Amino acid sequence: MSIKRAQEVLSLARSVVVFTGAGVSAESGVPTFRGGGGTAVWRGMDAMQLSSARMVGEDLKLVWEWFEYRRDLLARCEPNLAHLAIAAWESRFPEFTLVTQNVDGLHDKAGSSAAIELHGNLWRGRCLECSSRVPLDMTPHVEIPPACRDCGGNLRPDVVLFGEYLPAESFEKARESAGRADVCLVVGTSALVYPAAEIPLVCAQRGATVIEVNPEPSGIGGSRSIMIAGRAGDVLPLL
Ligand code: BJW
Repeated sequence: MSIKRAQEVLSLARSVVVFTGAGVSAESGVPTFRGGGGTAVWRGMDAMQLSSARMVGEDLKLVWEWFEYRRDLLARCEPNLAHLAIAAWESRFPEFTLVTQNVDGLHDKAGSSAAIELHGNLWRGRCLECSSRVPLDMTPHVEIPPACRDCGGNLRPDVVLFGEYLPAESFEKARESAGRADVCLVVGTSALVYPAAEIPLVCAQRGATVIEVNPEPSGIGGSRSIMIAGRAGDVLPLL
């Protein structure tokens, strides 16, 4: 029933925002942060403890090792049917914006050409001294933390950790798209982390229909949203 309603709403949509979280990559074998699809724990510490600004200050080497572990795991993961469906939607609507909280690069790999990555990308490093950004395609690194080729400073993963600001330009672009959306599809997120979780709220305030796909919907779209309790890889191809 809710799938049919979602199909109807999407068939009339002109401006669509898709907002994704870790659950969209769960069926590719990527652990989520807070349950559902297997939660990331490494050396007895959970992801929230490791992925924090505090940890970069206290133990940059440990943070690198944690991200090397994740890159190694990700190198063996492929986009799933949900990533592929989202990539195909780019050309389906007059206006389409993909906003992701994920740092795994799988939307890109699936063919999405303009994903707004609110929390960065773990396949990129950033210099703590000169802010140069470098692609990280080599794993494992011989030297940890790797040195910046421009200034010799320490590199850190180019991701947004707890207690850090989101890239202002990306967040602004996402908010602007949300302010124009008539449909917002929220896929595989607990919607607990702010300010990213404001994106579906901005859509809802604007009067957009929120469609949520999650085995355990967060309810972020409120009582008027369409909730589809199911896995992204099963549901998105149907939409
Ligand atoms: C499936 C599925 C399947 C499973 N199909 N679905 C307001 C109130 C209180 C606190 C704050 C606030 N505003 C800001 C804060 C602080 C903090 C925050 O939000 N805390 C909350 C947890 C309370 N926010 C920040 O610190 C942010 N920065 C900030 O606010 O800056 C301003 C500032 C600066 C200085 C001082 C003070 C303020 C930054 C947040 C950055 C988050 N970074 C991370 C780590 C990235 C790097 C890494 O990968 O290690 O981003 S945290 C982690 O959570 C990651 C994710 O992108 C993010 C969201 O998680 P997501 O994607 O929702 O995953 P899960 O695991 O939570 O959920 C998975 C879902 O999938 C579940 O619902 C499953 O059911 C579902 N699922 N299988 C479909 N097959």
